[in-house]
Amino acid sequence: MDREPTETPDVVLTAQVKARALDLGFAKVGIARAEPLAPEGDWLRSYVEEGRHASMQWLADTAEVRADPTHARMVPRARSVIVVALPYARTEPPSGPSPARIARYAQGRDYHNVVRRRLRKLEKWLRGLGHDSRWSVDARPVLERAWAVRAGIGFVGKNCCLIVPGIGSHVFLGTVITTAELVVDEPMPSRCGRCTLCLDACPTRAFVGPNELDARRCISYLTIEHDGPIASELREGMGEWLFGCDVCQDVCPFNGALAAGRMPRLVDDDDVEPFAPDPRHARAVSEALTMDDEAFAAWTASTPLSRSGRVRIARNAAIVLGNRGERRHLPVLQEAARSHDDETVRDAAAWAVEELRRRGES
Ligand code: B12
Ligand code: SF4
Ligand code: SF4
Repeated sequence: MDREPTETPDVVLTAQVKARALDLGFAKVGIARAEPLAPEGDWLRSYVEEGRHASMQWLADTAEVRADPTHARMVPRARSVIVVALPYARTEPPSGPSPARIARYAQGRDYHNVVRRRLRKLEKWLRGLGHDSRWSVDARPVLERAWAVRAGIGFVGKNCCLIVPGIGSHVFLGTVITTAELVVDEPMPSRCGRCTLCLDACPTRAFVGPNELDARRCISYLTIEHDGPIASELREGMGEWLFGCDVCQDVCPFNGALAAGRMPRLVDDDDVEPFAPDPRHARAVSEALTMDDEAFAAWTASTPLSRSGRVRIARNAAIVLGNRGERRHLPVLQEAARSHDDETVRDAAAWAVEELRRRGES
């Protein structure tokens, strides 16, 4: 639904917003008109109606708010949505004896804090000028990828990820919804063309079609968000992923900057690189299976891994060890199958023991 602007867009303020966002370390910034999202809201509704949101009930509960930045729960008089992208990926692979595969976005510090700190500054400045404004990164009910397309900072690939040409898809997104009337950018159309590399590469066949993901089959969902046992038929496809999954991004030709070591690096005021790989991740997967709450907290504090909790990570570790098929892990898996304090982990470890036996016999 198009709405007429109430005022002339403020060209000077728009330039100031963009300059400030770049100063804060964001690699891209764009602006979209704040209005109910159509057809993107309908795509979200279909996703929920078809159950593709899996157990993420919070997505279903907030679907109407997500589709409209002027919703009473957001910024009712909003005129503009400022969208930013912050690159995170580095080229270094994790080192260590037999480290777990952790998705690139989770290799460093918890991005929520890193992005939020910067967005708050932008929000506070706009509020100081009298514009009601609200930042969001990930956790608030905002369809961030849809806004990023509308604000022209990238396009959504067939793998559902927002791709910034020249940088790729390894970027975090954030928004500030504001009553300021800003000059809007042109939306960016898809550049995937006939490519289908990501759809073909997904190990668990989680795509029901281009741009359409079934979270119930996605390794990222299964390893991070899903509670309880993981369906047996999906375990082998999980391969070595302990937390998240990057397969559909790793095959994407638009991620060439990462392969070539040309990703912009973020350095904080205190000279810390928040997204540099955390040395705590260079641990053997078997440790993740056996840790207690204290060891888990020491490992994952201020990283995205803390979100999943010890039990899900231990469950994932058992499946990874089953998929590795190395007999040296049999004792630790047998012990976990017998005596781990959580039933889901005992079940995953028992499956892994069977896998090792099966592979040993074949
Ligand atoms: C729920 C969620 C998940 C779920 C579900 C993801 C999904 N695709 O449905 C799970 C746990 C699986 C997940 C996984 C990942 N996530 Co996530 N996730 C979210 C969250 C919180 C909500 C997304 C959502 O509303 N999903 C519902 C679907 C329907 O919406 P959508 O994916 O945003 O897609 C919209 C547009 O793409 C649009 N669209 C645009 N063009 C087209 C064209 C057509 C034809 C169609 C049909 C649709 C379409 O349709 C959708 C609805 O409008 C957002 C943060 C946020 N508040 O937006 C982060 C977010 C999307 N995730 C992020 C990341 C980093 C990831 C992972 C890469 C992490 C990892 N490495 O493991 C993977 C990527 C998996 C993938 N291929 O999508 C980033 C994405 C950055 C980027 N460059 O795209 C976000 C934006 C967080 C952030 N603030 O940076 N995620
Ligand atoms: S994140 Fe992994 S499992 Fe999920 S859609 Fe992409 S390739 Fe498939
Ligand atoms: S792999 Fe190909 S189809 Fe998939 S997002 Fe990248 S360019 Fe698009």
